[in-house]
Amino acid sequence: MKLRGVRDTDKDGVIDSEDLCPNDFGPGSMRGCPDNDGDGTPR
Ligand SMILES: [Ca+2]
Ligand SMILES: [Ca+2]
Repeated sequence: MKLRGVRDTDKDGVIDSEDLCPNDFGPGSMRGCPDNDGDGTPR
């Protein structure tokens, strides 16, 4: 699925303006940040 008119640098589906980690792939539930330690919060 291609987004138009918005930038999504890491292609995780969270647009850069809403992505707390615009260069790291992460789920939308994590605001686009990867969950490195599995505790459900970014970082
Ligand atoms: Ca993104
Ligand atoms: Ca991201």
